[in-house]
Amino acid sequence: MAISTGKAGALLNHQFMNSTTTFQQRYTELKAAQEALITKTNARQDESNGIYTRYKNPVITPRHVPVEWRYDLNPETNPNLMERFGINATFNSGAIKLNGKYLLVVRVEGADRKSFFAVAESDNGIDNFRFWERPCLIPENETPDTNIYDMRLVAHEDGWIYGLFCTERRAPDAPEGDQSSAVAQCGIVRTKDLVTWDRLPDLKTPSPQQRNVVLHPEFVDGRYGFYTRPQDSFIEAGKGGGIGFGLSSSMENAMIAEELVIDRKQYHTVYEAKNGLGPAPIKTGFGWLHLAHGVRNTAAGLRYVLYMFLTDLNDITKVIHKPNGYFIAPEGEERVGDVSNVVFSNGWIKNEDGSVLIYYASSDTRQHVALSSVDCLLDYVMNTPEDQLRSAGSVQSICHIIDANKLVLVQ
Ligand code: M1P
Repeated sequence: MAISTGKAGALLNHQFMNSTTTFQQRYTELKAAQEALITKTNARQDESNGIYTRYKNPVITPRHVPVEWRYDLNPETNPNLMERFGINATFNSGAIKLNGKYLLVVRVEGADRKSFFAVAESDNGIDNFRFWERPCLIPENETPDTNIYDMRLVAHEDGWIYGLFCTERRAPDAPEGDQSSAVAQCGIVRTKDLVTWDRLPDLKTPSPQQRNVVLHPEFVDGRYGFYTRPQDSFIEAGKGGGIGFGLSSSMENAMIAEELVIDRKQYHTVYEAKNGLGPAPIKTGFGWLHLAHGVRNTAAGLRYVLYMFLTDLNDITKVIHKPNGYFIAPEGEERVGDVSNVVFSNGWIKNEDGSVLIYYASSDTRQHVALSSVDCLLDYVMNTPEDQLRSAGSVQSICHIIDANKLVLVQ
């Protein structure tokens, strides 16, 4: 096989390929390594807190992204088989079960810092996730998105699957010297198959910025219900912080006139700096189960954890149970990545048998899964003591557990 193209090509070939490493060999190795990674069996971790069990291996990493997306595979134009399009991270996936397949709409971030969406499919939801042939083609609307990320997928009772995501654009009033200021808003697409996506106008709300917007899966008094996260600036939730809720009579021109904060940020909690809803809530006989992320500031920077709460079946804006503290926090290698000390979730899947696969990403780098069930999650949210908001209150909660144990423990 001729792999050198002219003088420059010959030089590079000499530099990077010795006589035994041919283009073909390198390609074969690349493909084999990727295939081994994709087909690796996942297993549950040995330890569990009884509420959920993590799986050992991340389900999607940048190395899962097809070789065909990253490499020019023509030996004439890429004699050294160089990576032409680098992938930095695969995380914050929306999730849905469709036609018996577990589908993740993964936030794939290139080396160029742009995120885009791509569907990865698995038969069991815990391993063998394989990307579809090409990334999702998300139409732009009249103001093109600079960056799109964190899609929440919702099979709404109106028959559509909606994808709500963050669309980010440079702040229009930012001075030339400021190339960081951005405006985040909620973009909306809908689909029947995750192949063809119709773009709808961005959600309009009274808040200057929006992120982490989630559609409620059922109509609320004949209207569409949106969980929002009003925020004053791109990073700071500011005075508008908290998980909000609002109604819109249409999805084709979604507009919320009023946002009610249903779960506010609070001093000395894991959601002190800001919070935001994760995936769409799961309906149970006792209420709507919610998974959210909470953020606090530390000397080492922001720390993102996941927490849960339950809302009332009749008044979905009323939080009726909320365990103290975090549900999942970064652990071990999860603690390190592009943005360290972060776990984030915008996707979970409830199976027919009541088991729940919780897709969470770590440190804005890789995608994981943990297993629980609706029963366990309800037990957790309904029977874990609430945050008493004072150290003495925490001690009191522990003493209640100790006292109750005295009555039941066999010596
Ligand atoms: O870097 C951590 C997360 O930061 C943002 O979340 P939030 O709006 O709650 O601060 C998002 O960019 C999210 O994608 C990211 O994981």
